[in-house]
Amino acid sequence: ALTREQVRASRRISMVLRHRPETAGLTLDANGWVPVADLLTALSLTRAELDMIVENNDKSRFAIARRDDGSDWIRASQGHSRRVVVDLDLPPADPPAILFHGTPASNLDSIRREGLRPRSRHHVHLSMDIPTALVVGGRRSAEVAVLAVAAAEMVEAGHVFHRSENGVWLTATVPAGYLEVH
Ligand code: HQG
Repeated sequence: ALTREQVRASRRISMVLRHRPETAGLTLDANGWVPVADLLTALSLTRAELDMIVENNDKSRFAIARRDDGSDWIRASQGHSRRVVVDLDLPPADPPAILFHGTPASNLDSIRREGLRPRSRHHVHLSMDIPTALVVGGRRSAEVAVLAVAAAEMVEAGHVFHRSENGVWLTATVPAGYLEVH
Protein backbone atom coordinates (compact mmCIF):
# COMPACT_ATOMS: atom_id res chain seq x y z
CA ALA A 1 0.00 0.00 0.00
CA LEU A 2 1.05 3.58 -0.55
CA THR A 3 1.84 6.06 2.21
CA ARG A 4 -0.31 9.16 2.54
CA GLU A 5 2.40 11.18 0.90
CA GLN A 6 2.53 8.76 -2.03
CA VAL A 7 -1.26 8.89 -2.41
CA ARG A 8 -1.01 12.67 -2.51
CA ALA A 9 1.68 12.47 -5.19
CA SER A 10 -0.48 9.99 -7.11
CA ARG A 11 -3.43 12.43 -7.09
CA ARG A 12 -1.15 15.17 -8.33
CA ILE A 13 0.07 12.92 -11.17
CA SER A 14 -3.58 12.19 -12.11
CA MET A 15 -4.31 15.90 -12.11
CA VAL A 16 -1.33 16.66 -14.33
CA LEU A 17 -1.74 13.75 -16.77
CA ARG A 18 -5.54 13.94 -17.10
CA HIS A 19 -6.67 17.45 -16.45
CA ARG A 20 -4.10 20.24 -16.11
CA PRO A 21 -0.64 19.39 -17.49
CA GLU A 22 0.12 23.09 -17.84
CA THR A 23 0.07 23.53 -14.04
CA ALA A 24 3.29 21.49 -14.00
CA GLY A 25 4.69 23.16 -17.11
CA LEU A 26 4.11 19.99 -19.13
CA THR A 27 2.62 19.34 -22.55
CA LEU A 28 1.14 15.95 -23.39
CA ASP A 29 1.85 14.48 -26.82
CA ALA A 30 -1.02 13.64 -29.17
CA ASN A 31 -1.65 10.34 -27.38
CA GLY A 32 -1.38 11.70 -23.85
CA TRP A 33 2.24 10.73 -23.10
CA VAL A 34 4.96 12.80 -21.40
CA PRO A 35 8.60 11.87 -20.85
CA VAL A 36 9.02 10.30 -17.41
CA ALA A 37 12.13 12.45 -16.90
CA ASP A 38 10.09 15.64 -17.41
CA LEU A 39 7.38 14.50 -14.98
CA LEU A 40 9.99 13.67 -12.33
CA THR A 41 11.54 17.11 -12.63
CA ALA A 42 8.18 18.89 -12.67
CA LEU A 43 6.88 17.12 -9.55
CA SER A 44 10.22 16.71 -7.70
CA LEU A 45 9.94 12.93 -7.57
CA THR A 46 12.61 10.27 -7.93
CA ARG A 47 12.20 7.45 -10.42
CA ALA A 48 11.96 4.97 -7.54
CA GLU A 49 9.12 6.97 -5.99
CA LEU A 50 7.28 7.15 -9.29
CA ASP A 51 7.67 3.42 -9.94
CA MET A 52 6.33 2.68 -6.46
CA ILE A 53 3.27 4.88 -7.13
CA VAL A 54 2.63 3.43 -10.60
CA GLU A 55 2.98 -0.18 -9.46
CA ASN A 56 0.87 0.19 -6.31
CA ASN A 57 -1.80 2.51 -7.65
CA ASP A 58 -5.14 0.98 -6.62
CA LYS A 59 -6.56 1.18 -10.15
CA SER A 60 -3.37 1.03 -12.22
CA ARG A 61 -4.19 4.49 -13.50
CA PHE A 62 -0.83 5.11 -15.16
CA ALA A 63 1.06 3.31 -17.90
CA ILE A 64 4.80 3.60 -18.66
CA ALA A 65 6.17 2.64 -22.07
CA ARG A 66 9.74 2.61 -23.39
CA ARG A 67 10.44 4.09 -26.81
CA ASP A 68 12.98 2.92 -29.35
CA ASP A 69 15.41 5.64 -28.26
CA GLY A 70 15.39 4.17 -24.73
CA SER A 71 13.34 6.98 -23.16
CA ASP A 72 10.43 6.11 -20.86
CA TRP A 73 7.09 7.88 -21.30
CA ILE A 74 4.05 7.90 -19.01
CA ARG A 75 0.34 8.59 -19.47
CA ALA A 76 -2.95 8.16 -17.66
CA SER A 77 -4.80 5.14 -19.04
CA GLN A 78 -8.21 6.87 -18.92
CA GLY A 79 -10.20 9.63 -17.27
CA HIS A 80 -8.95 12.68 -19.19
CA SER A 81 -10.88 15.94 -19.15
CA ARG A 82 -12.49 17.03 -22.35
CA ARG A 83 -10.36 20.17 -22.27
CA VAL A 84 -7.22 18.02 -22.64
CA VAL A 85 -7.08 17.10 -26.30
CA VAL A 86 -5.54 13.64 -26.47
CA ASP A 87 -6.38 10.55 -28.46
CA LEU A 88 -5.70 7.39 -26.45
CA ASP A 89 -5.83 5.54 -29.77
CA LEU A 90 -7.57 2.53 -28.26
CA PRO A 91 -8.92 -0.02 -30.74
CA PRO A 92 -12.66 -0.79 -30.67
CA ALA A 93 -13.27 -3.77 -28.38
CA ASP A 94 -16.13 -6.18 -27.78
CA PRO A 95 -17.61 -5.55 -24.33
CA PRO A 96 -19.33 -8.14 -22.14
CA ALA A 97 -23.11 -8.33 -22.76
CA ILE A 98 -23.85 -6.26 -19.66
CA LEU A 99 -21.75 -3.50 -18.10
CA PHE A 100 -22.49 -1.40 -15.02
CA HIS A 101 -22.43 2.24 -14.03
CA GLY A 102 -22.60 3.51 -10.47
CA THR A 103 -23.91 7.00 -9.89
CA PRO A 104 -25.42 9.08 -7.08
CA ALA A 105 -29.14 8.22 -6.90
CA SER A 106 -29.89 11.92 -7.26
CA ASN A 107 -28.72 11.73 -10.92
CA LEU A 108 -31.29 9.10 -11.91
CA ASP A 109 -34.09 11.38 -13.11
CA SER A 110 -31.75 13.25 -15.37
CA ILE A 111 -30.12 10.02 -16.61
CA ARG A 112 -33.56 8.54 -17.42
CA ARG A 113 -34.23 11.59 -19.58
CA GLU A 114 -30.83 12.05 -21.24
CA GLY A 115 -29.05 8.73 -20.89
CA LEU A 116 -25.41 8.72 -19.71
CA ARG A 117 -23.26 11.57 -20.94
CA PRO A 118 -19.50 11.94 -20.61
CA ARG A 119 -19.86 15.26 -18.80
CA SER A 120 -16.38 16.73 -18.33
CA ARG A 121 -14.54 13.63 -19.56
CA HIS A 122 -13.85 12.11 -22.97
CA HIS A 123 -16.07 9.08 -22.46
CA VAL A 124 -18.75 7.55 -20.30
CA HIS A 125 -16.96 5.14 -17.95
CA LEU A 126 -18.50 1.71 -17.37
CA SER A 127 -17.53 -0.97 -14.87
CA MET A 128 -17.15 -4.72 -15.37
CA ASP A 129 -18.95 -5.60 -12.16
CA ILE A 130 -21.38 -4.28 -9.57
CA PRO A 131 -18.89 -3.91 -6.68
CA THR A 132 -16.71 -1.65 -8.85
CA ALA A 133 -19.75 0.39 -9.94
CA LEU A 134 -20.71 0.84 -6.26
CA VAL A 135 -17.26 2.21 -5.49
CA VAL A 136 -17.34 4.61 -8.47
CA GLY A 137 -20.81 5.93 -7.57
CA GLY A 138 -19.87 6.06 -3.90
CA ARG A 139 -17.15 8.65 -4.55
CA ARG A 140 -19.75 11.38 -4.51
CA SER A 141 -22.73 10.12 -2.54
CA ALA A 142 -23.76 7.61 0.08
CA GLU A 143 -26.87 6.80 -1.96
CA VAL A 144 -25.60 4.98 -5.01
CA ALA A 145 -27.68 3.64 -7.87
CA VAL A 146 -26.23 0.95 -10.11
CA LEU A 147 -27.37 0.93 -13.72
CA ALA A 148 -27.06 -2.12 -15.95
CA VAL A 149 -26.00 -1.19 -19.48
CA ALA A 150 -27.06 -3.41 -22.39
CA ALA A 151 -23.62 -3.21 -24.00
CA ALA A 152 -24.12 -6.07 -26.48
CA GLU A 153 -27.31 -4.44 -27.79
CA MET A 154 -25.45 -1.17 -28.12
CA VAL A 155 -22.76 -2.83 -30.22
CA GLU A 156 -25.44 -4.32 -32.46
CA ALA A 157 -26.82 -0.82 -32.94
CA GLY A 158 -23.38 0.49 -33.94
CA HIS A 159 -22.07 2.00 -30.70
CA VAL A 160 -18.31 1.69 -30.29
CA PHE A 161 -16.60 0.58 -27.07
CA HIS A 162 -12.99 0.73 -25.98
CA ARG A 163 -11.24 -0.93 -23.06
CA SER A 164 -8.64 1.19 -21.30
CA GLU A 165 -5.33 -0.38 -20.41
CA ASN A 166 -6.53 -0.63 -16.81
CA GLY A 167 -9.80 -2.37 -17.64
CA VAL A 168 -12.34 0.45 -17.68
CA TRP A 169 -14.92 0.25 -20.49
CA LEU A 170 -15.38 3.49 -22.40
CA THR A 171 -18.06 4.65 -24.83
CA ALA A 172 -19.26 8.01 -26.14
CA THR A 173 -22.78 8.06 -24.67
CA VAL A 174 -25.38 5.56 -23.47
CA PRO A 175 -28.92 6.38 -24.63
CA ALA A 176 -31.53 5.87 -21.92
CA GLY A 177 -33.09 2.90 -23.74
CA TYR A 178 -30.04 0.75 -22.96
CA LEU A 179 -30.16 1.45 -19.22
CA GLU A 180 -31.97 -0.32 -16.45
CA VAL A 181 -31.69 0.35 -12.72
CA HIS A 182 -30.14 -2.76 -11.29
C1 HQG B 1 -23.13 11.40 -14.08
C2 HQG B 1 -12.97 7.41 -11.52
C3 HQG B 1 -27.03 13.33 -14.59
C4 HQG B 1 -22.37 10.11 -13.99
C5 HQG B 1 -13.98 6.29 -11.54
C6 HQG B 1 -21.29 10.50 -12.99
C7 HQG B 1 -14.31 6.15 -13.00
C8 HQG B 1 -25.16 12.16 -15.27
C9 HQG B 1 -21.04 11.96 -13.29
C10 HQG B 1 -13.99 7.49 -13.58
C11 HQG B 1 -25.66 12.07 -16.58
C12 HQG B 1 -19.76 12.21 -14.05
C13 HQG B 1 -15.23 8.18 -14.04
C14 HQG B 1 -26.91 12.67 -16.84
C15 HQG B 1 -23.77 11.07 -16.51
N1 HQG B 1 -27.56 13.27 -15.83
N2 HQG B 1 -25.84 12.79 -14.28
N3 HQG B 1 -27.47 12.63 -18.06
N4 HQG B 1 -24.77 11.39 -17.32
N5 HQG B 1 -23.99 11.53 -15.26
O1 HQG B 1 -16.36 11.46 -12.50
O2 HQG B 1 -18.21 7.55 -14.14
O3 HQG B 1 -10.61 7.19 -9.62
O4 HQG B 1 -16.87 12.15 -14.90
O5 HQG B 1 -23.17 9.05 -13.54
O6 HQG B 1 -13.50 5.13 -10.97
O7 HQG B 1 -18.30 8.86 -11.92
O8 HQG B 1 -10.53 9.04 -11.28
O9 HQG B 1 -17.60 9.94 -14.12
O10 HQG B 1 -21.74 10.36 -11.67
O11 HQG B 1 -13.57 5.18 -13.67
O12 HQG B 1 -9.35 6.88 -11.74
O13 HQG B 1 -22.13 12.39 -14.10
O14 HQG B 1 -13.41 8.25 -12.52
O15 HQG B 1 -11.71 6.95 -11.80
O16 HQG B 1 -18.68 11.97 -13.17
O17 HQG B 1 -16.15 8.30 -12.97
P1 HQG B 1 -17.29 11.44 -13.67
P2 HQG B 1 -17.66 8.60 -13.24
P3 HQG B 1 -10.47 7.55 -11.07
